[in-house]
Amino acid sequence: MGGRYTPPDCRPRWKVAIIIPFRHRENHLKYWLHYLHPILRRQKIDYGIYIINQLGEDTFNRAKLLNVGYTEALKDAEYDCFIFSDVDLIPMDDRNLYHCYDQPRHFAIAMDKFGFRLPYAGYFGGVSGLSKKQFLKINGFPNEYWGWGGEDDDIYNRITLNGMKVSRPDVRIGRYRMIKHERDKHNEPNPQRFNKIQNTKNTMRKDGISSLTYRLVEVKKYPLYTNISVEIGKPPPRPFKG
Ligand code: UDH
Ligand code: NGS
Repeated sequence: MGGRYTPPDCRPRWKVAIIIPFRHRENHLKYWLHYLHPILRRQKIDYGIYIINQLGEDTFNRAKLLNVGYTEALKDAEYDCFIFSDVDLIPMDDRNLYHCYDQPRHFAIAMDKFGFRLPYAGYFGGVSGLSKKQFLKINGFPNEYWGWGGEDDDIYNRITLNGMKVSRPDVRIGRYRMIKHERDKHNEPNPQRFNKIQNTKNTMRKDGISSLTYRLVEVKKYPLYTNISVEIGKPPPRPFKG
């Protein structure tokens, strides 16, 4: 119930909350649940699935939804590991273990759409995982990336600026298929993203889990996942430049 599972025959090292940022992707979610539950069971992970659904039609904000997921999952159980996954990414190899590591983990390193390689050395998008301690060390994720792009690079910057480095599986193991889709409405590329990722060092202490605000509207437990619907606001008005 609620997408929670505990293996019956061992005592897992981690308690894992899997957080998915979401809006209008019901079809992808069906596939994701269909594939991931069996994989996670075979991996003997102690886990819960949290879909963080952005209400309304304002600009999408992936990283803020992930911060909400961290906060709400902790109200449900004492998780010590958080895996953040896009709804359209399906791992191809059972050995890509969905738990935490001694450094922040990047799981989706070899996606079909990038020819099963990293697109660039600092790529941290798609599926990533941080222990509670690692997450708090970087003050969580930025809340101020509205629209598509850059938020994953900001997270990467936070990790390296705080003296950690990204851990990754072998390239033969970190393979993924992405469910094909067109660009979503209300998630246009954010024109500010290039400036913002130059400034992580100055912004990360004030913008993050420490500054997160949102309105929780509904928590609903389904057999395969917990759905958390939230209002997260909209981008601040751009100052008028004459
Ligand atoms: N997401 C939603 N709803 C949205 C936008 C994003 O659920 O409206 C979530 C979803 O979990 C998704 C993730 O945020 O997997 C990342 O967003 P994305 O899938 O838009 O990012 P991606 O980089 O695609 O995969 C960018 C658009 C590619 C267009 C390609 C046209 N052929
Ligand atoms: C980079 C984006 C990342 C994005 C990555 C892959 O350019 O947010 O491309 O995008 N960074 C910036 O825009 C600053 S993808 O090919 O999946 O659409 O994750």
